[in-house]
Amino acid sequence: MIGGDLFDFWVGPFYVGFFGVTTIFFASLGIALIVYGAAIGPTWNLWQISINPPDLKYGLSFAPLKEGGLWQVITICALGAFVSWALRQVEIARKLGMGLHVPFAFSFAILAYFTLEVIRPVLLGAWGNAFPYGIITHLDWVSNTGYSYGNFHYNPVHMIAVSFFFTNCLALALHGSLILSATNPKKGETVKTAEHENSYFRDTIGYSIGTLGIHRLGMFLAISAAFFSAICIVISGPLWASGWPEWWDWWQRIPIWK
Ligand code: UQ2
Repeated sequence: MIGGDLFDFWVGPFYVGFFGVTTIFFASLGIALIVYGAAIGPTWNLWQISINPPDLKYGLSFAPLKEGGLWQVITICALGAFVSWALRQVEIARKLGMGLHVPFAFSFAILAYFTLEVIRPVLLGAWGNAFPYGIITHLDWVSNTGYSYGNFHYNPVHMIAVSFFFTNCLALALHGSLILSATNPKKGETVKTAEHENSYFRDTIGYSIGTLGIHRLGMFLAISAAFFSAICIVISGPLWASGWPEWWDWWQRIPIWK
């Protein structure tokens, strides 16, 4: 898409392309900065290493490198690498004359990350609201953020997101097991085909969604899980600043109970 034939070559099995170059650039710089951040940090314990966002007092301004500035540059690198990767997917799909479903789906993962690290912190007025880059520390962030809204499981949009994740899990288990069951029959039997797969579900539950349908369903469930995850966190704070259990008080207040 950019650079004409200049980057139109392979390195071993890897297509390069303009966005292959930008992906390598952002990923390498980002990783180097993470290692630098770890080196100036207090520990080499892999579980405890953390690159933290700036303190809340810095608001939405650039922070000194060692006080969150590193986190800010790393975040730019991460987004540069993720978007480069999506555009690389677009470029390769186009070259092969395929649809853009893969980059479209991947965009929802980028959206979820962008929502957590940029949109919500901007709406709340400080980069300090973003999560830190560390194995344990990002888990602590999730825990602390969840508990600061009382019980996050009462967030109705979180409920929707979780339901999509679980349904996605069910669909993939059904699909994976169905494919394996058709492909790996007992010794001496021939490999079965899509008609057997259809028949299996028609005979057990009276309905088969079809071989194309199951993949449409999978993409819908996966995209919806990412989308509602992004929504459930971006409304926490910007739209609803109390505990999520209190949100359900509207139920006690509906006129019908009077
Ligand atoms: C199916 C089908 C597949 C499948 C699966 C089904 C032949 C290879 C898993 C069954 C899936 C159904 C009935 C939908 C279930 C709905 C939800 C929300 C989980 O029919 O066609 O193709 O892999």
